[in-house]
Amino acid sequence: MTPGARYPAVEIAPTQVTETDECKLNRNICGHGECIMGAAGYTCLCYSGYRWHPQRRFCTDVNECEAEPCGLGKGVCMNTGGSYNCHCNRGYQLKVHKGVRSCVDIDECAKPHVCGDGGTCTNYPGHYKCDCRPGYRVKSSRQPLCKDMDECEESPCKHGWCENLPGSFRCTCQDGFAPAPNARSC
Ligand SMILES: [Ca+2]
Ligand SMILES: [Ca+2]
Repeated sequence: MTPGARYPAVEIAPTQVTETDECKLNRNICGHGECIMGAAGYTCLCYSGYRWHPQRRFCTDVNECEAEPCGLGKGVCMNTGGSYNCHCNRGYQLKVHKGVRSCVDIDECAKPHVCGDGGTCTNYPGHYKCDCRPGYRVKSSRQPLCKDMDECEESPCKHGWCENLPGSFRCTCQDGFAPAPNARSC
C-alpha cells in the first residue's frame, strides 16, 4: 500500500478503538518523523534535517546544499540524509555553530612567526601574504616566509670582505680602503 492510502474500514467490536489511526497501523509511515493523527488524517512532525512533504505524505530529506551553506568558493557542499557536510577549500576550515556547518577563512596570521622574523603578515580570504622588510625576501610562492637575503652572493664588497647579517650585510675593508658610511662598500 502506498503511503497515504486509506485502509478500508473494518467492522469492529464496540469495545475496540476504530483502527483508522494510520499512525498505529504503520508505525514507520513518516519515515524520519513522528506521526500525528488529526481530523483530516495523519501529518508528520519531521526530525531536524527533514521536512513534511504534503504530496508524498512523509518526511523527506532537506537538501541544505541549495542554500550554499558552506559558502560559494569556500567549500563544496555534500547533502546527506538529515544533514550535509562541507568539504572546505584550501585556506578555509570547517566551522560548526549550533549545528550549522560552514567554511570560514583561516587567519594564518594568527599563528606567530608565520612570515618569519623579517616580514609582516596580512590575512586575506582563502590565503595570506607576507610583506618582507628590506634585506628579506619571500622564500617561495608555496611558502611565503621572509628569509634573509644573502647579499654577499653578489660580492658587493670590492677591496674587502662581505659579512651577511640578518636583513643586512657589512663590508670589512682591506688595508688602504675605508668602509663607506653605511659599510656597504669600501
Ligand atoms: Ca540533507
Ligand atoms: Ca586567510
